[in-house]
Amino acid sequence: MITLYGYWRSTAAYRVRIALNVLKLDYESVSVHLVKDGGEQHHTSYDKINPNHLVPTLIDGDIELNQSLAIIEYLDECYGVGTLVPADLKQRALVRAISQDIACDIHPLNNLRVVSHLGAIASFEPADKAIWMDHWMSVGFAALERRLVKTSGLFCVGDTLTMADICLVAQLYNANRFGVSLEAFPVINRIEQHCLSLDVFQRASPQAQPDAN
Ligand SMILES: N[C@@H](CCC(=O)N[C@@H](CS)C(=O)NCC(=O)O)C(=O)O
Repeated sequence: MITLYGYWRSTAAYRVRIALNVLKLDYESVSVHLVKDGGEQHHTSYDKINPNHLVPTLIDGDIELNQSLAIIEYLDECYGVGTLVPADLKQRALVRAISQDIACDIHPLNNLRVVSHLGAIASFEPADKAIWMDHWMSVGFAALERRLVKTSGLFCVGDTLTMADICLVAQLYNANRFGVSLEAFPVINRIEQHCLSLDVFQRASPQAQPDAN
């Protein structure tokens, strides 16, 4: 049995939930509440399986794996048919580049611990949080939109659902959560609409998780 340690609002955990659904894998979900009791990600029990104190962590037999992109690639290679990360060299490179645009260059700047630390070291008021989120997501999505004009079909890279779409949809949840305007990004909106019409995305959505409140 696969176990996923995550949190309903975590976009990184959301990515893994979508991948598990696409690959039709059953899993046990363990909620790590990122706010309650000082953040359960910092508790000793979770520290033992993930010293980074970030979700997700996936356990599959004897492997404890962090980093959502590594987890998705592992699941795709182990249990899939290699479509989330395509076999074709150029398609695979494009999928990884778009995934990393989101997971490495946009998402980390939105993270709870980054925003909390800004509040601790600078005069960073709650209203500044929205400005910070809006700035980094808008910059990231503007670049991504131009890239997707060249690479997309029904999905981010051609007409096949890949890891890039998983990253995009999860990041758009964060954008909507923080009120980022997405009107200027028609290609991004089109791909999101298509993905959200699919059951594998709907079942993985934050609102559909048992720990959602
Ligand atoms: N690069 C990591 C990022 C993981 C990450 O940042 N997780 C966030 C939730 S989306 C988290 O656990 N934040 C806890 C905190 O900031 O204290 C991945 O892709 O798995």
